Order: sequence, then C-alpha cells, then structure tokens
Amino acid sequence: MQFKSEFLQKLSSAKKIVFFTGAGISAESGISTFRGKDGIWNKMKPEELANFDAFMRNPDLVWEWYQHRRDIVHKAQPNAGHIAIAELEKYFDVTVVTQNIDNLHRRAGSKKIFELHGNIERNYCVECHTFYNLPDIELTHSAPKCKNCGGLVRPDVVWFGEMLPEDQFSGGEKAAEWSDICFVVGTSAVVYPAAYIPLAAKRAGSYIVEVNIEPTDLTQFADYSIFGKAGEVLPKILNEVKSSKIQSPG
Ligand code: BJW
Repeated sequence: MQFKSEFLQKLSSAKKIVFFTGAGISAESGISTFRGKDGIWNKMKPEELANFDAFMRNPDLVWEWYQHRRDIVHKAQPNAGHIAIAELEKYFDVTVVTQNIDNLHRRAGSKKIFELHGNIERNYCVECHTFYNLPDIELTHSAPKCKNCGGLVRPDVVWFGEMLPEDQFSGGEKAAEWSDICFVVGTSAVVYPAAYIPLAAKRAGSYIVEVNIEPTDLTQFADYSIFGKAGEVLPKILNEVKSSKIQSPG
C-alpha cells in the first residue's frame, strides 16, 4: 500500500494524534457493526432496544440483548488495528476517542481513552445510581435489581435521546482539537453529537485521515481517505512510522 506523500510528511512531524473510532474497528474481532448490510440495526429495531423507554417497558428483553453482546465482547480479542493504535503510543502522544462500548482499545493496551457511548462492562441503578462493575454483578438473563434500593440495573451505555458523559465528550473534543492528525476509523459518522468531534478537529486545523472500507458522510471533509480494513491499514501505518523513526532516530 502506497500512502500519499502529504500524509507521510504530516506523520513525520506530528506529535499529538487522535484516533476517533467506531464499530468498524472491532468488526475484524467478530463484533457486528450497527449499520450496513451486516449491521445490528438490520436485524433489530433500535427504538425497541437502544432507548430508555424500551428498557423500562421491557427490561428483561433489553438486558438479555446486552447480555448476549457481553458474551460476544468477552470472547472477542483486540485485532491488529487496536494493537497498532496502542503501539503507536511509543512514537506519539496518542488519544483514543471511541464510540465503542467493547473495551477492546483498553485490552489492546491503549492508555488514554475517552468513551463517548459508555462501556458494556459497567452497569448502574436507574434509581439511586449505584454502579455495578463486572464481575461484581450476577449476570442473569433478566434485568438485575439494585442491592441498595431495589431499582432496575441498566447497562452504562448511551442510548438514543440520552446525553453523552460530559467529561468524556469534552475531553475527546479537546484532544481532537489539539491533535496534529485525527484518524477517523471504522465509523459511519452519522450519530451525533459524537460525529461533531472530527469536524471540530478539522475546524481547529488538524489533518483528517479516514480509514474505512467505504466512503462515509465524513469523506467529503477528510484530507485523506484510505479505503481498506482497519486491521490491515493501521499496521501498515505503524510500519511506516517504525521505518521512518529507524532512518531518522529522535
Ligand atoms: C470498517 C470495517 C473494517 C466495517 N475496517 N471500517 C444532531 C443531528 C442529527 C441527529 C441528532 C443530533 N443530535 C442528536 C441526534 C439524535 C441521535 C442521532 O445522532 N441520531 C442519528 C442516527 C440520526 N443522537 C442521540 O440520540 C445521542 N444523544 C443526544 O444527542 O443527546 C442530546 C439529546 C438529549 C435529549 C433529547 C435530544 C437530544 C445519543 C446517541 C447514542 C448512540 N448510541 C449507540 C448505541 C450504544 C450502546 C450499544 O452499543 O448498544 O451507539 S447507537 C450506535 O451508533 C452506537 C455507536 O457507537 C454509534 C455509531 O455507530 P458507528 O460506530 O459509526 O457504527 P456503524 O455501524 O454506523 O458504522 C460502521 C462503519 O465501519 C461503517 O462505515 C463501515 O463501512 C465501517 N467498517 N468494517 C474499517 N474492517
């Protein structure tokens, strides 16, 4: 794979790098994306599962769906894309801003991570907000009840119509605005306000590099679009960095 020379120049002078990631980066780990022909929303209705009213109407159904996805996530392993991002920390100040709830960036070794849509390992009581992290909660097939107040315990993920965690969004936005390069990897970039982050980076002067298997809503704003699988493209970028650092150490 031959990269554009302008991109290689940017890479050689960059200090701060952000990876804004979505479901596509975990596709090669066997976790389904949301949209597109194999996406989750093709088989399930988001309005029946990924919103608070749906949970209150049918907590066991929604809990069971997350329980099924937890099983998939637990069996999944970080792939070459996650690992390349973690390894790039040896060469740059790297921040990961992810829409994913699957923990695979952390398991790959990335240190600085902002999670915009929560984390499937955490749960909390809808009444008293007591947190239940795995493995402190019994993973039953029906929605568990809070040990303090008896309220329903829900996954700590962001459903449609809910606010994103303020500290995660503002931290991710700032990192993107301060970045020299903002990679946008494996996201359709249609879900807001998360999708504002690469646009904020662009407005602040960062160089936007998209990595996706197909064009998206963001392609028109990207300085460079690399069409290919994240698990193949990102290790090649890492190799470019390694060889240029060997040729010009320091
Ligand atoms: C590969 C690959 C490979 C495949 N390599 N690439 C402003 C404008 C318009 C709409 C709104 C707006 N503000 C709010 C809205 C409404 C709504 C929204 O954005 N709707 C749009 C869909 C129209 N947003 C919200 O409701 C948000 N909250 C909010 O705005 O609060 C303020 C508010 C409060 C009260 C009233 C009103 C407003 C919350 C959004 C929460 C999103 N939650 C989910 C579920 C999380 C929990 C769970 O997982 O169950 O988050 S939805 C789902 O979409 C999930 C994802 O994080 C998110 C983004 O999806 P992503 O990651 O981009 O995946 P895909 O499948 O879309 O794309 C995968 C990509 O990978 C594709 O491009 C492939 O080509 C690519 N790919 N394999 C590289 N190997």
